[in-house]
Amino acid sequence: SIEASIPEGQRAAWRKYSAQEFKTKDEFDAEVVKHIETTLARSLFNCDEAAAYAGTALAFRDRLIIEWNRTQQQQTNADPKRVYYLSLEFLMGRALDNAMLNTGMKDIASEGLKDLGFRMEDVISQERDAALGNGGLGRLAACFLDSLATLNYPAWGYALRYRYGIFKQEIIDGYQVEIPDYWLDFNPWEFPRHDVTVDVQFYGNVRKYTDDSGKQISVWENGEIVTAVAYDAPIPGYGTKTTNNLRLWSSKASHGEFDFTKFNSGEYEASVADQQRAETISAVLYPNDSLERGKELRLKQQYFWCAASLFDIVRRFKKSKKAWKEFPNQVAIQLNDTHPTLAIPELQRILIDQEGLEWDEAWSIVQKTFGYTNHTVLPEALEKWSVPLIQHLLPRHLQIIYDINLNFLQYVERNFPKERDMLSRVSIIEESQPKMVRMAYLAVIGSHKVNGVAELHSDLIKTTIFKDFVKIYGPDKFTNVTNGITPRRWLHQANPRLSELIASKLGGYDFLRDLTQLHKLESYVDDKEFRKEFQEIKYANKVRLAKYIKEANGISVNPSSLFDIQVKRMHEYKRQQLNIFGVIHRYLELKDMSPEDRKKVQPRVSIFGGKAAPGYWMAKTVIHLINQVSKVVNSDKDIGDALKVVFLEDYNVSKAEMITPASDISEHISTAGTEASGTSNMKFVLNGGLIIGTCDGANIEITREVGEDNIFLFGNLSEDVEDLRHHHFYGDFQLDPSLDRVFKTIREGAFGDAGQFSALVNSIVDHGDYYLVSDDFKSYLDTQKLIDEAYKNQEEWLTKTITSVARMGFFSSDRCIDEYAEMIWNVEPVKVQGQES
Ligand code: IMP
Ligand code: B1N
Repeated sequence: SIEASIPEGQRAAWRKYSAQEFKTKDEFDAEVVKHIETTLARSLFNCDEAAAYAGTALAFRDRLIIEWNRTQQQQTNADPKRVYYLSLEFLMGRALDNAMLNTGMKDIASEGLKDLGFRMEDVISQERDAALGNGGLGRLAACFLDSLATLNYPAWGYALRYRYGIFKQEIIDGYQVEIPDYWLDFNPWEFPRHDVTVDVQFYGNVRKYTDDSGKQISVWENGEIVTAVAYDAPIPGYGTKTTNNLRLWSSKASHGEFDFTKFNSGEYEASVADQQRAETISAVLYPNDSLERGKELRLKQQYFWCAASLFDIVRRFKKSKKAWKEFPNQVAIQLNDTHPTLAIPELQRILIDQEGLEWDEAWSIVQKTFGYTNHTVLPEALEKWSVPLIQHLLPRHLQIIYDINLNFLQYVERNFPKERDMLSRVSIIEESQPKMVRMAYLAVIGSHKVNGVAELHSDLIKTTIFKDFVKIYGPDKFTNVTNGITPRRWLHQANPRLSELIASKLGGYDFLRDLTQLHKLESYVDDKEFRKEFQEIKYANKVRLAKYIKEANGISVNPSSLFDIQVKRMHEYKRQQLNIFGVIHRYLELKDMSPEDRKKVQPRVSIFGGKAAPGYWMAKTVIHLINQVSKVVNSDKDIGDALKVVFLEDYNVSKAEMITPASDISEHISTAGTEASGTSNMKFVLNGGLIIGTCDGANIEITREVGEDNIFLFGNLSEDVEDLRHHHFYGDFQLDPSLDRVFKTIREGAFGDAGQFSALVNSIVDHGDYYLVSDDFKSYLDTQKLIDEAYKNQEEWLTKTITSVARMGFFSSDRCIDEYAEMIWNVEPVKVQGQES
């Protein structure tokens, strides 16, 4: 065990005064008041809800850091194999509610706040989201941290401490406007570690020489140094003492390198400029979801983060003084998509250039250490970096990548001597102008396991982008881990009343740790009392959203209408355009009807939300069209409650927690084969909503679990996509008459200047309809009709929703993390005790 800095004889005072859990509301209040009066320098004369939030957060963070310390100490003593989850994105959302729930002290805090004159809900809603991510990939990483801690796995997340998270979206005159999200002016959830720093090198050159023993030595020198400073965020598990760590790196100029010659000759401004340039590395999250743009600063971010994290991991490993061959038995590193792929040549570099290992020995350690998760097959999202750029920025890494490639290609040549054209197909280097490094291939070659995120997706990567690699390595290197979501945030926090109802039937909250227990709800599907409460909760959640829509958009919607929700990043492959064209079609049909017939129609509210990448014009056009349609439809006196259209501004994690429980139907309608998994689909069903969806991603497994009668599937299958695209290419297709009419209406200017939407319409009519909107339109409309009919039978609808909730146990991220732990990481939980060990 590791030596403590305070000797045994002097530890009594530490033990006596070490902070404890709050056992009473008075203990909690004492801490809150102390923080408000001293840390915040406020008093009862100027304590608003923001100050009450700050005091509460500070009181809880004190408790978290104590549990954090205890966890780290006990994990250090146990010295188990640890998991390191490298992700450029962690979309955490708010922390306070989660900290209170996971530490089991929310009730005490609620009572305490009441005494101080505040309501818990108001206090919680003061917190701003930690939004260091774009969408599904980043939120998945956040759910994984929650599950890793809950299941007691010794695990660290590593990412960048962006000064600006994902931008805040404002809708002005129907257009998206991006506002920077400066989120750090008050963040009680991070602990700066000014003593934990790593110097990271860029640029420079490689000098090679042969040492006395005849060994080739490479020295990377004359580079520019930037310092990484660690900031730690505690991650408490639910109902456990384990509190893991998310370590975020912030960049700053290296003090060792501060240029005093410039300083002395009066070039103070130049020195400040250097400082600012260094800080730029961790300044901003790239706001592209499933799109890579090859910017130099992004590559710098990636290397900066990989180098700092690996230094930290290697340093921790060395504390145990084990032999290098033990490294893969102590360390599992998971690459969340290809963004951290540079960690592969970086570890190889550390082992051969700094630790003096032979190439083969080092490479075998590297391959055993890494696992790679692929999240997309979209060509525009597959990362490639130009060889000249890597040469300039990371000259030693480029050499190592070339050596990795050489060894790999020789292996392929030996084993597949008859397939010469395979060599250029699988080469890490694409022979283009300029040459490009294919990061996904490097990630596959440098890892021992590669996984997709839902069954269909994991099959697709084996038959498309990694087909040759399946042949080379055999099928066992490739596996599937279907995504999951944490029921703590996405059921209990988002939908407390439903969680309480379930707990009352299942005899407690155990289902929050073992979601498969939900299956016991099926025996209540005919229970009158239960059904009534379940339905009331859905209605109350819709009322809550309706109230929000009134406040935010000024639109009155009837909570008894069918709420149809599509909230996710705006992307052509996710096909919000299909949805809004369907809405326009519905509007035209309503206009055709007599007022009497219109009254018989199932009233519906179509709700959209989501951000478009700032440079993604087509996605921004779709946002504009939705807002224009909303304006026209909502103000049309003929239509009334029969149809309302709403675009919710600035969709984010905490809004998702409010929106998700309010859906009757949610839309997951990507072109088949394009959405790797989707995770919001799981959240909606878990909260008692049904899905309209394509046979894509996790929709397929949701169907298998809930049953075909409880989901509304439509559209072409992924195996037909290639053929259909081919037909479009040869102009061999017929535009569906309903879609044609929608386009005519748009062209006639019914939703404002038609020129604004011509590129969108033309992408379907004239430019090959890559996402097959026209091919799926009829089937989409037919299925929406079925939904209108099904919703009229409220009893049957209720049966479907209850049954579905009961069958969603599989989609917990706890199940998912256990699968990673067993199949990919080979790690075991470490039980953390409530006291010092
Ligand atoms: P690291 O793995 O060296 O980065 O350690 C992570 C954190 O765990 C350190 O910053 C310490 O706060 C804590 N830690 C590690 N070992 C011990 C220990 O033996 N006693 C108490 N805390 C420890
Ligand atoms: O990852 C999610 C999946 O549920 C979604 O289906 C998938 O689209 C999403 C580059 C990405 N794939 N690729 C990205 C994000 C940012 C970026 O810079 C790619 N995101 C996904 C979780 O598995």
